[in-house]
Amino acid sequence: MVINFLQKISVVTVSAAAICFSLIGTNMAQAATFRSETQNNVYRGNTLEFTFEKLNKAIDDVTLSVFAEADLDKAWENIGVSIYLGDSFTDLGNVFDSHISNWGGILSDQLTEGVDTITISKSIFNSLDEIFTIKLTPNSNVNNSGSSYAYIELDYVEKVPEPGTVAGLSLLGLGGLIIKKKHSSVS
Ligand SMILES: [Ca+2]
Ligand SMILES: [Ca+2]
Repeated sequence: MVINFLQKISVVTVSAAAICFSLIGTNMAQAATFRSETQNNVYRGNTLEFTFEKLNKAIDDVTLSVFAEADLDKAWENIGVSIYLGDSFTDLGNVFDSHISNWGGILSDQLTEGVDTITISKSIFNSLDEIFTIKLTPNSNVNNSGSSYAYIELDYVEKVPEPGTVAGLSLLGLGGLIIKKKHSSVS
């Protein structure tokens, strides 16, 4: 009877451990969104630097969105995006450069509000320092047309720390202890 009871306890314990690991598996990744502060003076000759803190590594590529109101209504008006990597800024490409050209008729220095995205590869993102900087550089066609602004949002799925793993292992250890106890009961 004692052996049967302990056997049942062992089975229940191992099952509990399996469930625990299953839960850990579903909690290992979570969506993360970081939004910068808003900066003004989005026009040629200025650079805007935004500081971010990365707590966890990304498990896939990161979407960088630039929200802005500035003189960005034409295809030749854009903002360069770069990120501080190693000991210098690495160019990630431009945003707001895919607008359809519209020569003539409309002034080319009017404010336009919009959002455009660019991708930061997982490998680049995960190699960044914990505190990192993203720089926006309006190109020479982006005029000072009024009260402009820009801010950045980063969206990705991050790998969260796994404190539950210790609990899971402890649970397995407990199962092991009970199995050992069962064996000692046999002898
Ligand atoms: Ca324009
Ligand atoms: Ca312009």
